Amino acid sequence: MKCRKCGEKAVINMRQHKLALCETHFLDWVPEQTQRFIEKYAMFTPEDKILVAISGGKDSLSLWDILIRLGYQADGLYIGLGIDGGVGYSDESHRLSQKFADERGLHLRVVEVEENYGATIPELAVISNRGRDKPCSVCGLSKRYIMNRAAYDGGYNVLATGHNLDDEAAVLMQNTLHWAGGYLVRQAPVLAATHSGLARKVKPLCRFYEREMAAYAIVRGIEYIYDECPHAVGSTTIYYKEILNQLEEKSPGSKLQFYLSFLQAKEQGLFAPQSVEVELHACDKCGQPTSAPGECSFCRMWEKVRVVKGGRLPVEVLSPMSEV
Ligand code: Q46
Ligand code: ZN
Ligand code: ZN
Repeated sequence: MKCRKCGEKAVINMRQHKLALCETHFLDWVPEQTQRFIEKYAMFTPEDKILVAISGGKDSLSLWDILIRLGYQADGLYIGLGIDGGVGYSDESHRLSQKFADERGLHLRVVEVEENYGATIPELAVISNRGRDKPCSVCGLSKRYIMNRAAYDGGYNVLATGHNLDDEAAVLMQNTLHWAGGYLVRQAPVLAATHSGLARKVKPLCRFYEREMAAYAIVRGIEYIYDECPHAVGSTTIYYKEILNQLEEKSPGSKLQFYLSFLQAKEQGLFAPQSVEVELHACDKCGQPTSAPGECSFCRMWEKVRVVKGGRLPVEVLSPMSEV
C-alpha cells in the first residue's frame, strides 16, 4: 500500500476515507484534520486557556500533543484515582503522563483523590455503597467534579477530553437504543458553559477512529498506558464498540456515518431543545454549581468518607458500615 500523497510506503490505510498515508503525511494529516474540527464546531481559539484531561492513554496524550503542535495554550490535568487492579493501573498511568509532560516541558496538574479527599475511588465505592465491584459511577461523578473544579481554580475556560469516534459512536448507540432524549440532546463535540463557574467542554478527536489515534501515538513515539482501567472490562461501552466494529468491517465508514448523521439530524432540529432549563445553585459547601439546592452530590458523597474514615482506617474495616 502506497501513500496517496507521495507514493512512499503507507503506515495506515483508512478505508472509510479511501486514504492511505505514509508516516510523514499521516503525522501532518492528523493535526490538520483536528484543526478543521476545532474550527467547524467553534471549539476554541488560540486565545483560550485549555485544560486537557489526561489519563495516560493514547487518546488524551495524543490530544495534548496535537494541541501543542497546533500552537494552542494547553496544560494537562491528571486525576489519581488510586486504582490498582493488580496491574498498578493508576501508578503506571501517572508515571507515563508525568514523563510525557516532563520530556516536552509541559505543565501537568495533578489531583490525587486520596490525598485531597481521604479515600481512593474503589474505597469510595464501598463507603458510599454505590457500586462495590464497579466503582464507575462514583468515579465518573468525581472526575467530572474535579475537572470542573480544576478548570475553574486554574482559570481555564475550556476543558478538552480525548474521546474518539469509537467512544462517541458507542455512547450514541447506547443512548439511541434507550431513546435517552436528555443524553442525546447533550451529546455533542462542544458543550457550552452553562454557568460562569463551568468551563466549555470540547472533544477535538471525536471524528477520529480509535485505530487512527493508536497509530498516531505509535508513529509519534508517544509512550502510553496500554491497559484500559481494570474496571472497564466487561462494560457495556466495550460491548457496543465490538458491535460497531463488526458493522464497520462489513461496511467501512458506517461508524463515522452513524455519528455524523446524528450531528446533522440535531442541527436540522430532530431533537427539540429541552424546554426546562435546569437552574443551577452554588453548593453550600464548595460553591460549585449544582442542580439541587444545598450541598452538591460530590460533597454529600465525600462527607460519608469523612464520617466513616475519620482517621485512616483500611477499607476492609469499613465494609460493614454500608448504611452510614
Ligand atoms: S469510570 Fe470506571 Fe473509567 Fe473510573 S473506574 Fe475505571 S472504567 S476510570 S472511564
Ligand atoms: Zn506520503
Ligand atoms: Zn459541593
